[in-house]
Amino acid sequence: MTILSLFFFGTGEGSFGEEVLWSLASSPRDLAVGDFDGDGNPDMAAILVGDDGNFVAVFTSQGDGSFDLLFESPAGISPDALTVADVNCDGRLDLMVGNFRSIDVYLSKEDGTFELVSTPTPIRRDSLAVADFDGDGLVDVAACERGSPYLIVGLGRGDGGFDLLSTETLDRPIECVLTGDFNEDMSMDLVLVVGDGTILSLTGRGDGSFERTSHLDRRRPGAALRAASAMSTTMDTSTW
Ligand SMILES: [Ca+2]
Ligand SMILES: [Ca+2]
Ligand SMILES: [Ca+2]
Ligand SMILES: [Ca+2]
Repeated sequence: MTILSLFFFGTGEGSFGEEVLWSLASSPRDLAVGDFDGDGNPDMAAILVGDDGNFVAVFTSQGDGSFDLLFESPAGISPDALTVADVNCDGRLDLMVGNFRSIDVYLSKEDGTFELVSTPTPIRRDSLAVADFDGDGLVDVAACERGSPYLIVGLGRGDGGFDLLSTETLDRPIECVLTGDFNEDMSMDLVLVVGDGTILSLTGRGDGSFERTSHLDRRRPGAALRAASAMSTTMDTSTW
């Protein structure tokens, strides 16, 4: 099966030029951008899913809108989420893939290849949020299974693996997880978009654990965003 994908490149004037059509043997499941070869041009990583299997691929930009394939590797049973971060603090961006019951890190090597380090998890991973939750300078991860009530937090060891800190079951299905320091206390927090029209905010304690602080009605986005910024502790203060 041939998959056609459209890419749009900016003109530098707030608009986009004509679309560029790529013909791929597999369907892109998720995309991420980063400078993987260190030449200053943003490159592209992709999860590709097709009849021939599932793959993780890195395409390096030539700076003119064209890309070359740098790396491709089989990607396991059900890769769904892709993000990039320097997981082992060596100055090179690595790939993080939320897979079926694992978080797979592809560590970037000097020769342009990537080394797989896989952390088994009790549930599948559809959404990843990456930040330093415990302040040790190493990349950590929060992940959820879309449509299920399960959320996990893993603390990075700096070698591509994670120590799973918690597997929590909420009382409603989660759609995705996002991270940011929403209350500006220097500790990274989490926001969960859940399946009943609300947003659940979790305040980071700075040690990798979180306190549930509020439910926000996303059908009232203005109020939800204001409440997310304030991260008030006056609402539901149950902890997990
Ligand atoms: Ca590059
Ligand atoms: Ca790295
Ligand atoms: Ca950390
Ligand atoms: Ca915070």
